[in-house]
Amino acid sequence: MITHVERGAGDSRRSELRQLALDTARSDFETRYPEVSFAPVVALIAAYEEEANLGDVLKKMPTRAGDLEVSTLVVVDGGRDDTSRVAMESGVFTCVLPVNLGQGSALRLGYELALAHGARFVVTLDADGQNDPAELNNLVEPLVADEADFVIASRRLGVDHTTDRFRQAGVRLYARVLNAITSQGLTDTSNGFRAFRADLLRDILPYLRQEQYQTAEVVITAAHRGWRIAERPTVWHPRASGQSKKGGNVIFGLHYARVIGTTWVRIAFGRQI
Ligand SMILES: Nc1nc2c(ncn2[C@@H]2O[C@H](COP(=O)(O)OP(=O)(O)OP(=O)(O)O)[C@@H](O)[C@H]2O)c(=O)[nH]1
Ligand SMILES: [Mg+2]
Repeated sequence: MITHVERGAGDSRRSELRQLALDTARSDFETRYPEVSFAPVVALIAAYEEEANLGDVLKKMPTRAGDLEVSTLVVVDGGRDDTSRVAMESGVFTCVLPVNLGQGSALRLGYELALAHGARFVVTLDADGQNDPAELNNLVEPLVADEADFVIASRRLGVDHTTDRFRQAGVRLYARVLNAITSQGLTDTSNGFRAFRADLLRDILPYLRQEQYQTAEVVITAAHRGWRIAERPTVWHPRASGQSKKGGNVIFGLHYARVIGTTWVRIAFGRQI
């Protein structure tokens, strides 16, 4: 039987190991790119075993968003394939975690690096080809014009080329739930193609802790902190190859609901769960 003490010891060992992985990746990055200074816009991709998809995404990455230069930063989230080689050979900034920590953790490491090295705006997108990097400037524009602090791409305002009805219904349902608890009028709160002002990221970063299903946590936290949230239409593509690593629809949906519930209670009522 696992006692409370044993579980506590396990948790603390796990969190020490996570911290070790993060510190190792960060120091390896700082050694590879000493005193690096990013362009004003950082395109941030967390990639886990995406060797087959990442190269095409990086080839399509624009070097400018409007008048602003773009740096691309890939955080390779552990894994056993050649994702890190693909990223490094394409010449983008690459940070490699020695083990898989989950998309949320990999993105947080990316946010920290972007903020530490001069980013003014950070755009997150997937490594699997679901987002079109050519749309980057559509998301950055409202930030540059100071019309918003956080912009989310919306497949419901644009075109959705995927065919999974269950997933589409989930996108609608979870947007409704998030709108109800955050008093927003958003259509696609589970989209990972998003652009942030750096000062918003700096503000919400201490509140973020989800390892995997992180989009709802970001929306709830940003809304609760009073940041302006806008949407822009996007063309949403099926994954270029491979399968979602977040589990089937039911598992994905249940985890997503858990993240909404726990984040809401934690952020809105100050409870530690
Ligand atoms: N699933 C998963 N993705 C990760 C992880 N770390 C980084 N990622 C990246 O996060 C992005 C999104 O992951 P996906 O598994 O495609 O999940 P999703 O896009 O939210 O959901 P789908 O619509 O099912 O594709 C991809 O670029 C992954 O490579 C991880 O530990 N698990
Ligand atoms: Mg995906």
